[in-house]
Amino acid sequence: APQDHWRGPDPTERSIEALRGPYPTSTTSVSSLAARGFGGGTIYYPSSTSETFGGVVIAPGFTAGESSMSWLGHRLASQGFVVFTIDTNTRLDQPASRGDQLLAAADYLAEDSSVRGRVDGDRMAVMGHSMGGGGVLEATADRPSLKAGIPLTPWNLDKTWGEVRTPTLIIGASADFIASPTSHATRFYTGLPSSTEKMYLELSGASHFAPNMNNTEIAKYSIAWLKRWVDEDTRYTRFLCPPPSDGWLSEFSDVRATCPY
Ligand code: 9J3
Ligand code: ZN
Repeated sequence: APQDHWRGPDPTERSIEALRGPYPTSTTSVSSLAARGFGGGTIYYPSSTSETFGGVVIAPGFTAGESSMSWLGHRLASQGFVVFTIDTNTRLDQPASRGDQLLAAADYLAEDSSVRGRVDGDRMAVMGHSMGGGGVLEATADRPSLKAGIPLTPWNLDKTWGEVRTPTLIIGASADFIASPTSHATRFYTGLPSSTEKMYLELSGASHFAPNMNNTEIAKYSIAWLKRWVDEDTRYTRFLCPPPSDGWLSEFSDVRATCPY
């Protein structure tokens, strides 16, 4: 039925902006020795065993470790997802490798991890920062069955993403001088097919490292995007469409979207 994967109470603006959602959460760590094809990490998951949840794997940027994305762990898991922040095999791995590692970690999460029984392996999403965000594009291009992709201030030398079918929310930052939106985020958005559901949000005045700390806009729109596409939960459509303004005094300096969803 259409509502089979809806999780949690009816959302409000406040509930998706909050530091924690309705589900109490737990964590378990995955050692790099147990991991195959990625570097280990931390799984954040709803403590309740009465439901299963979609899975979200998150990759860090160049030279960074999983702790650079840890703020998203409990924040997304408490909304009803099993979230896996990963380390890469080496901190110098490039985006194509990070994409392969996101897929290896998604398989591990759904098939081998201690929480595999809580994960709906057919409802998986990928997120990542910088080269990890470039890896999100690589992963969704390789595996169209992924339900959502969220590249955060993404970096990739490859600008051609016409093969991506997965709904993709790209978040850029107007003061990003490492992965400038004009060379990276907006070019990726434009390169995605017009037939692929997509959205671009550019954080006004924010730097390349905005995704490395608690950020209400990143959390709010990521939650809505994941809920809409991983859970097919149309209760969240109203937070996405019409899209937020990019006008005077908006938090966003550029907004693009293929609404309605
Ligand atoms: O992952 C990133 O922060 C990518 C930006 C970068 O340092 O690219 C230059 C090689
Ligand atoms: Zn299902």
